Amino acid sequence: MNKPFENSTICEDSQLLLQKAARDQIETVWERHQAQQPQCGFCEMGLSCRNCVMGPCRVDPFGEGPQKGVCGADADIIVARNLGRMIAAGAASHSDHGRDLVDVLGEVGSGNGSGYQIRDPEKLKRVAAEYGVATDGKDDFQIAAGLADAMKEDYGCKQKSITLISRAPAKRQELWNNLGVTPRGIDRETSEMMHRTHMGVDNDWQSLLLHGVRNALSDGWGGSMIATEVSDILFGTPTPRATRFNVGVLAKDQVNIIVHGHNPVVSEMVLHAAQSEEMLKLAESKGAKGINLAGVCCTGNELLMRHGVAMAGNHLSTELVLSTGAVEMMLVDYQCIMPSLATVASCYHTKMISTSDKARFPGMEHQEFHPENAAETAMTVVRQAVENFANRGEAFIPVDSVDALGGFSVESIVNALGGSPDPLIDAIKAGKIRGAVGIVGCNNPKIKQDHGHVSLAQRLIENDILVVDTGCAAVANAKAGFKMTDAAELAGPGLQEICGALGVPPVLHMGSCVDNVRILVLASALANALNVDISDLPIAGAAPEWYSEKAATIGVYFVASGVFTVLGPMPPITGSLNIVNLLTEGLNDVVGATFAVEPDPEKAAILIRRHIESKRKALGLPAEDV
Ligand code: BF8
Ligand code: SF4
Repeated sequence: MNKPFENSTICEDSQLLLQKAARDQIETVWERHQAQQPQCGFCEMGLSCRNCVMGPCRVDPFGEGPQKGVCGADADIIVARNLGRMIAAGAASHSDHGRDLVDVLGEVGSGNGSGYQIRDPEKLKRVAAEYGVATDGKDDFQIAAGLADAMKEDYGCKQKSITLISRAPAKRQELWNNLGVTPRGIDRETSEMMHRTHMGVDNDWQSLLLHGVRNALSDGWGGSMIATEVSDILFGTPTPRATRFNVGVLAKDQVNIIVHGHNPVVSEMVLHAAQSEEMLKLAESKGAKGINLAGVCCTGNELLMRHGVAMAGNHLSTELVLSTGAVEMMLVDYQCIMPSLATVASCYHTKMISTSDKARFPGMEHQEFHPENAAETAMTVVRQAVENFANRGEAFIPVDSVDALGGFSVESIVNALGGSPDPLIDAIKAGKIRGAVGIVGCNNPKIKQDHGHVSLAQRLIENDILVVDTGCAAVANAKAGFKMTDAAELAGPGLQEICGALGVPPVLHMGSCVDNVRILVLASALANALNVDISDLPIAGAAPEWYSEKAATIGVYFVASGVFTVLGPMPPITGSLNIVNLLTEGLNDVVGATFAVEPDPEKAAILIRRHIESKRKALGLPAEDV
């Protein structure tokens, strides 16, 4: 078959839908990426600055043109400031998402959270205890109100350090204290980064990068960790459940509603409305066989983890899902929502609804969700979607979906292991499992869609390395079939044996991008059980197709937590050799881990295997030469 788009994506559904989009004259992210070529070389190297209006400035990497901005900032300062602002933006995004959840928790506590509940009261009490919130003699609502207040303190500037940092191994906490990078307040570190990077404040590139570490840690062990914990408290801690992936999850004969964005606050309510008797009857009266709610990107991952909701695609698929013509409504909250989506939708009958006061989009109808009206608003929008079913033209759903297992929280992994991480540790010690790798992050049109994720995951599992994944990487690996339990056949003999014994696939879906913190918590549990630091473990991280500022922040908090991390696309740092050297080598002496950049997943797999074997050797475990 003619597959003209096989250089854009490895996914059959995307290839076929790209052909359909071309027939329908729809412009996609790949064409816009092409239209931007060549992209600015100064910006790619991090050498342009527009932090003030004496500029914009740029430094010539070839040493011929200007070597300093108007203010006198050199390449090191400019690159460090740009990277610092990137980290701040990523930390702000995840942490502000966390704050929205804390607000809902507070509203539930005060009795104003109509429709929201405490779904995991045990976890509520556990986390409240970590925050020192009294639970004795209190009901769940009082505890929720107290916990929300305590978490808000973590966002402020009154504390000496954020609370959940105490979950890290003692050695790691000590290292951060000695370096002076223990985050004090979640908002404080982001705000301070914006201050330091103003013209004429912090002009020492090393000091800027150290603050970048503190800023990223305020997300990883702060805002994102709060987001995950509060989501579990409000919507339930994930347990393994069957689900399906790719565009084939759309139903020809049902009302299709897609949720897109990140925060489960809106999508949970929409799911509830879509399952209501009233809406199902309405759908039937319109000739539909039901209401099919599916997700894209991380809000989809959130619903998948807790309810088994199917996933239609990841970041680069979001326009293509609409080009099926089979979607009655796409609801968006925030982050990673391309502003082009409403233009694509306008070629079909699809209604586009934005839901957050902080994320508006041209061409979308705005229906704002607040805790007190969320249940009602969800019914209103689902009704609109159902009524739109009659307007559907010809639908093109070119593939069948792929089955998968999702929902691996740390709690459910430990449960699957029989109540303690020991069996996993024993398997690692014995070498049946060589180590574990978190594959995380986005798609990026600079890399063939899903090629980086899938090739890397395949190479790792066949070498007996357990893979956990989140975000768009998790969707890629599921579409490739790695999350069916019989995918264990693709793994090496040791991993295959363990997966078979536990009834789990070799690639475990741990959730959305804020859920990367689940990986930190799991790594801490392993380190504590072995009485070592995270940086001593045979583990690694990878973001083979990252694009987002959030992913940059995740990478920094992984490395700062002691996890060697391989990036696919190069971050905009090559304008400063000092910074490249620090991030790829020097950091080893500082935090016991570094970044590597390797766009070729085959080579990335070798780097990671080498790293894992060297850590095994240092722990005195049987190691192999790679
Ligand atoms: O937060 S993986 S493209 S959807 S940024 Fe965005 Fe990247 Fe996807 Fe999830 Ni995360
Ligand atoms: Fe130019 Fe300095 Fe202003 Fe940046 S801060 S735009 S380098 S003058």
